[in-house]
Amino acid sequence: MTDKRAILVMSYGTPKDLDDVERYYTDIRHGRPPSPESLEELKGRYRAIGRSPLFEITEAQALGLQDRLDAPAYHGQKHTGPFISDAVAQIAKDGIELVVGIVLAPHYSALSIGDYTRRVQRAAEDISWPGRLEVVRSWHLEPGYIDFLAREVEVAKVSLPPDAGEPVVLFTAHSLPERILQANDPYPDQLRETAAAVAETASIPKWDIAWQSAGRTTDPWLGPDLTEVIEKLAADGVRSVVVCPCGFVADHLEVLYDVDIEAKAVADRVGVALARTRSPNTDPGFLDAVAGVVRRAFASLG
Ligand code: FEC
Repeated sequence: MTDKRAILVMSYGTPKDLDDVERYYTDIRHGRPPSPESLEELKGRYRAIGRSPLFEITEAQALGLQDRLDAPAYHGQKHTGPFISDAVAQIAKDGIELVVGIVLAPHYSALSIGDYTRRVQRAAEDISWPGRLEVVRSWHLEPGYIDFLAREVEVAKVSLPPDAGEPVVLFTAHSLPERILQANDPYPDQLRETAAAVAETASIPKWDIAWQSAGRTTDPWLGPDLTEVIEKLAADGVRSVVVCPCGFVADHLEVLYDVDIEAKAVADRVGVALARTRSPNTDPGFLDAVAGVVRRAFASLG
């Protein structure tokens, strides 16, 4: 008999509206409420982008995977309902026996995909769900994802002023606390591997990696930050950059604010033209690539 199978799509989650930002931020901070100043500062970032489209885009991505894989997709989020535990409860209620979990972030860190994995395993244990679960560990070199990024770097390049010289392509991902390095976390190497694969595919002569969106905490975070790299490149005479935020696969606050507003303002100030690559969102080739990753995970479960 064939097992009843499903896909569990996991994403970060976004506040439902401005009134939900305090709850959301407190959840991100493991239950510690933010100071009034930090809360206002974060609300200001959400106001600046209108609202984050992350939820709607992730839902559409989940539907795209469902169509391609002929299995129902459940969507569970880390910081907003439906939470990962809600999705697991529904999976159990629906009598699903076999689940492949996929995090919509390509690079593995114990603090990113590892954290999602622990959450889903804990949720399954808490309700003694008897099914089988496999969470994809990382998919940062998936050919369809690399091809998408390579194509989008070309598109972004064309939008730059022709007299601004060969751009430096900066591949970015969410920064994490530097302490991950003590445990040999693969996250920085995986970002560099993605960048090198795209650079090779698109024959990019000048590229580097940079970190973005570091948390506002006192611990040291992985650097250099994207804005510092842009300032340094300007000082070295570079006149244009393409920012490829390849650590993210949807438009949301960290792309629409941190790159399109914050990094763009720094680039404007130091006289560097900045173009950003389009986010994968529901690009059919990108969804085919993620579906391929999930299909292989199902095959490995037998
Ligand atoms: O559009 C939206 O509303 C949500 C955008 C959003 C995404 C996202 C992805 C990642 N984060 C990761 C790690 C951390 C760590 C902290 C942290 C803090 C925030 C804050 C906001 C926020 N993150 Fe996020 N992240 C998004 C939004 N993130 C807002 C709080 C304010 C701030 O610091 O800017 C620090 C927690 C702490 O204070 O202890 C760590 C990682 C990803 C990429 C993987 C993924 O998507 O899950 C890693 C999208």
